[in-house]
Amino acid sequence: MTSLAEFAQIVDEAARTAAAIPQFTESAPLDVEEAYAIQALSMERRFARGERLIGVKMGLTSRAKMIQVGVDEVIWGRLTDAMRLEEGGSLSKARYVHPRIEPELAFLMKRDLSGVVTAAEALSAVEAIAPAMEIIDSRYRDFKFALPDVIADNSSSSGFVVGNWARPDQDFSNLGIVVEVDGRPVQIGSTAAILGHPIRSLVAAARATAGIGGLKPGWIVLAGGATAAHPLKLGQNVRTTIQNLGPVSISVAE
Ligand code: OOG
Ligand code: MG
Repeated sequence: MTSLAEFAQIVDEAARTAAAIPQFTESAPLDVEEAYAIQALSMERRFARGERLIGVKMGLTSRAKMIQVGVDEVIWGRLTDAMRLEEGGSLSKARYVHPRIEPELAFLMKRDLSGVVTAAEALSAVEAIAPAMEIIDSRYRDFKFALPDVIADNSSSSGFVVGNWARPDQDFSNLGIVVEVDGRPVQIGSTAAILGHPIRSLVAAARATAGIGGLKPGWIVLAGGATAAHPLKLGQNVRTTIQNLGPVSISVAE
């Protein structure tokens, strides 16, 4: 029997070396709790290498995303400083297995937020919001996984880029989103696709992270992809624009 620590080492190595692995659930009947334990252990390995926890990502908060991957539960993962990419900069494709990009809304926390909270309480803990993109890169072959697999794999999170921060005291419940590749629109959506209102994703994040002490001031929370994720190809420039919030972009280099 493979131990949780061994699974953590396998998925950590796969992420570090950009080498795809078979789904864990093909050989082991993992449950969701064990999967989060593997995620925590694999991220501990990164922290031991000097990475810092700087926030969390929520996943599968829109129907478009649930349908794309065939999993219909909201999931979460951890963001580290090493995963952050420079806005307008480039990512190195060789460091990923099969990267995809998602348009996201980012929250910057100004206060602790943990456990069961209302939408109003969640909003009052937010310092700023920004347009963002997440790079997801399932470590599993062909991007195929069951719920425990993807959770163990830090919910596919591999990188993220954040645009300019804006005040949170504006209506961001239904803002238009366009994802363009080399100037050509490839995905169109709305922030309303995220659980009806992105603030609900922050409410879910506060509850999901209660076991690790909740969300902390200065943390970034990604609300989840509002559209299906788009595969990245070498040489592309990808830009996401959220109505009223502006653009965020990145290029795909070798
Ligand atoms: C799982 C991660 C989903 C999102 O924003 O919904 C996610 C995956 O699609 O591989 O990050
Ligand atoms: Mg995402």
